[in-house]
Amino acid sequence: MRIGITCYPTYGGSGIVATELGMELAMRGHQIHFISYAHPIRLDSGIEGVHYHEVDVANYPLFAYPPYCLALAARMAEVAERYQLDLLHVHYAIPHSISALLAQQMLESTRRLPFVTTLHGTDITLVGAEPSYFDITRFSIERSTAATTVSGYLKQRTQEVFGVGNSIDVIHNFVNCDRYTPARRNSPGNRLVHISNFRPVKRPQDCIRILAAVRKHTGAELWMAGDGPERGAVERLAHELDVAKSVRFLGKQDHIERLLAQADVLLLPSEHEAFGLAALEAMACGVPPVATRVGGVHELITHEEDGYLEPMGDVEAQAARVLGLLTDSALRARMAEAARMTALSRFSAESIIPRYEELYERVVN
Ligand code: GMT
Repeated sequence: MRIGITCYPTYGGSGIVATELGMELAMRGHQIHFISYAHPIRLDSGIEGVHYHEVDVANYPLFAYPPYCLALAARMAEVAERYQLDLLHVHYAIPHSISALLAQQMLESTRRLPFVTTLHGTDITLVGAEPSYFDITRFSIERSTAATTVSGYLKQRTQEVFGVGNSIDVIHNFVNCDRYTPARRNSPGNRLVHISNFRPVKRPQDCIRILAAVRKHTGAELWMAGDGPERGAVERLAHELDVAKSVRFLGKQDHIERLLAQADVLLLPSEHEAFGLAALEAMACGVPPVATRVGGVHELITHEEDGYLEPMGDVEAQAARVLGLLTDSALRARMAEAARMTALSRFSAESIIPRYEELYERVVN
């Protein structure tokens, strides 16, 4: 099939899922056309069948806000026409879904252009819930040829909050278990890792509090990958709690799998999480997650089997789980094995990508 994919090309779960999906589809013989304002960070354009079309957002002094949504729609229509696309698949409702709808309407007289919208989380729980975006988010979901969510939880939230009438398919996130794989550990068994965009919803300060609590009992260090608005506050807290020397800020990373290969426990103390992709990537690498019981995370992690789920904000409970894993190497090995098995058996690219292919067949016919 010839598929146009649009996502946010920057760091963030939805862009990562869209990019990994496009590459997996290309490796299965599809022609994939990424349409976005910048080259998606994880996209390997060397893969046969992967194409990239940049959206040029022309500015003009009159525009307080350059109309990206319109430039994107025009580019989608142009690429769809030129490369005879069968469908568009957009990730994150606002504004991608509306641009796809416009592109569809622009081509109405010459070709049918179905589009799939995949909802990822904050497009529903935060952005879509803003009064200024609420109605248009609902409209974009209802007008999509098909809509998917990355968890059952997010489907339920979408239906409850927006009251949308169309059916929604749940297609969980996936991981490439050949690239994300357990490695021989050089780590001495004391390394925690946190990977996020450092937005308030991720509660990155809790990672510092967890580290401080753990270090009262055993030596441990924390690697923090990613960047975002809370980064400064996190650094200040590390100094206040006197653990700054044990925290390494790694910034944005292109090869998360290399980092995970050197870690022992993943921290995911989020306030909301539609799915928790960082936890899945860690699990594929045999790194057990200590996470919060929020949103759809329980669809991925089975408490006390392949990771832990503790109440959001309960730093003591999360720290106790981390301590247990760091001080009991047999427990850590058992959980690492179970985490890897979960990734392989339920969330591997091989098992999830065919679900998207079936959906594409459905919308084009
Ligand atoms: O806040 C983020 O983590 C970014 C956000 C996005 O849409 O880019 O991530 C969401 O999508 C990920 C991929 O599907 C999910 O794994 C995350 O759980 C979800 N984040 C939230 O719901 C907060």
